[in-house]
Amino acid sequence: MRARLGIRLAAGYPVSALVLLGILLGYPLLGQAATAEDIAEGGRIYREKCLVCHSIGKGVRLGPDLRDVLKRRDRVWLTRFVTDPKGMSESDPEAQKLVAEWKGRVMQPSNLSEEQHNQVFAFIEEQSNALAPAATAAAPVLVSARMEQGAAPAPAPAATSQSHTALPLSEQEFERAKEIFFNRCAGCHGTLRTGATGPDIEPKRAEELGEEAIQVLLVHGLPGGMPAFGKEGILSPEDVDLMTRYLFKTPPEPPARPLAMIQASWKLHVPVAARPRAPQTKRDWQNYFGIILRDPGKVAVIDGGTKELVGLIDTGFAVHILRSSSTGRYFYAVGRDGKVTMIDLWPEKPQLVAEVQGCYDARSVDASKYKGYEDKLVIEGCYWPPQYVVMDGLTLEPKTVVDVTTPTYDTNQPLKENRVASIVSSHDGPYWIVSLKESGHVAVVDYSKPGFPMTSKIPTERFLHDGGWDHTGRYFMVAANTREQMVIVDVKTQKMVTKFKTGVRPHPGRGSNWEDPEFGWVNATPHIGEAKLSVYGADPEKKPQHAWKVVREVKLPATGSLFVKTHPRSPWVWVDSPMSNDPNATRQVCVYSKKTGQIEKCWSVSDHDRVTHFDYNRSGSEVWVSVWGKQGELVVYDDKTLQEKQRIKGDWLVTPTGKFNVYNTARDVY
Ligand code: DHE
Repeated sequence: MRARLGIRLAAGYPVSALVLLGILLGYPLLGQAATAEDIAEGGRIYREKCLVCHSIGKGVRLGPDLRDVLKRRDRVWLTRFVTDPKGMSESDPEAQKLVAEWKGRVMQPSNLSEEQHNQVFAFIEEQSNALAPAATAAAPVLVSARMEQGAAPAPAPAATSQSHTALPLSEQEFERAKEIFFNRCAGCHGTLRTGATGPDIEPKRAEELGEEAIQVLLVHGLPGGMPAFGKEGILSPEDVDLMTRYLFKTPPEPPARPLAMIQASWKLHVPVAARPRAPQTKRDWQNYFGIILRDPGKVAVIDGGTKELVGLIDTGFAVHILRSSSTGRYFYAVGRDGKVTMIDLWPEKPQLVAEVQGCYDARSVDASKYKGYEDKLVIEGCYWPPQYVVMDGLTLEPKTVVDVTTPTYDTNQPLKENRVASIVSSHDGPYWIVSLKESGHVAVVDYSKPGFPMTSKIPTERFLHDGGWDHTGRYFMVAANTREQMVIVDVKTQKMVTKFKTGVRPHPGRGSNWEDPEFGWVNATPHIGEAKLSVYGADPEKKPQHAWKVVREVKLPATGSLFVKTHPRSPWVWVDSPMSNDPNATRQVCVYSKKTGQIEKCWSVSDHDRVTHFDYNRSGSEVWVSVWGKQGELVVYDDKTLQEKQRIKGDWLVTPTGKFNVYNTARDVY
């Protein structure tokens, strides 16, 4: 076994006291020299975890240059800092100074063992020492290809101001890179690359990062949610190289999509008159689950009682979410290619009845749910172009397109890109509530009015993403994820009530409503960038003192959470962590107890792939969760005992992600 380097940080002991004790007793606590093996391992970890943000002797990137950092900083302090940067920045004056110098930017925790820290430190020392004062700039290196071969990097060259815009990219390569960007990157970074859930990656920022860091980032990802595209085999080393060169070029602006074009894409497969007038199936169709099969672009319909597959329907590319019509009879699916498909659940076998492409890129769709408008209308929100499209609820015939281009709510900065993120449908009025991501407005679309206009645009916060209703259906609660806040909008007064910080990149999905024994009605959000479930008061009537304030911060084992879910009959709230950078954590779920206000239990649902998203069956007795992989699974748990009941498998079950129970989705039960 290799010699362990350095000291173990004993929980609860002041580390400097341990060091002092060691010195007094003459123990070589920091003593053992690093082996070549340690340095090589340190180099491997460094390239994977640190290189994107830090160089050794190439100047600042997103964080400081680490050349000679061990001469500038105490090793024990450094270990404590990288282990818990947020905690240190709240308690340690030196860390506070550092964070202030970096304009409040706090790095992600390293998630490394003590031995790994010391290996990385040994590598940094070795690289720093190897830097001759006269070292000159080296030609950019193809790190991805080198990393594939597991080779150690060459000693770091000195900083270079050479621009990368001249890197060659043929017309054909540009087109291919554009497509990859659209499929894999645009959702987080924006079509025009100005940033939202992920940071901006316009050419200027690509220059700041440099070629090497971009390649590492594309291969290894980042703990805050950037996927490891190279490592997971999604991008080949050639693709990584191609995308790196592409990012130094000006982003192309995609075309418009006017109503005539949308109308031309409309296909009515089964006219209303040819559809059944009553359910043709003996199954409990209100307990069907619609399962998104992301990569094949299909939706599977499964009987929630018998767990049998009753239908497999082709939908849009990289299909994203499903919503139910207000009666529950129809599912509307939206794909990342902007295609909406409509599935009728009443025939013996669920049937595709209509489709239309309203956008080039989309994430949201919802139905009209107000009395008198049941199954009458559908809205699709576009990521590109900046618009929403209203369609007939029974046929998907496009009726109108409304441009949502708006300047930012706070600085009035004009925007070319203003994406429609979450949409919810009111049960109390003829309204869709529409989040405008880049401008930071929550818009109210009144579908009782001709032309389905936005009757108000409520200024809230920028980078709005996902959200849902409170338990009364009066308040819309939506995450402004890069601003680390939840925004509360009162749909009755059509005003923002408040906004408040919850943590790093909140991601509630539609959130979860339950009654807390102390704080009354609450809702909650987990976070992509922080291992925390923030529970906040949502009972302005009976508990106004707690309303819209974080009342419980519950520590989770990992970052990278996307969804929470509960049911009025459940004692639990379920939470996942599929975007964690710890592969074990991506397969784990945790259950929070409403009674104790603590995590009851966390466990691995699978030994492969990621595990994500929950829905309950109609009665609230079962929870379904997806194993999101090529050999996908749906795991069904008894919600009372938390015991596994069944594992649904099949060669058709490829990359299952979201799942939507008809009864719960139509009635917004969450
Ligand atoms: Fe989603 C909801 C956008 C990545 C699965 N996702 C949403 C919503 C938005 C959104 C705006 C809210 C829709 C609504 O309520 O009307 N999602 C985005 C992105 O921009 C992002 C970050 C990057 C992208 O390129 O799309 C993204 N989403 C993902 C995934 O990687 C997930 C896990 C799997 C996939 O589809 O690739 C994923 N998103 C989901 C699911 C919901 C969702 C299952 C619905 C949750 C619910 O319970 O309602």
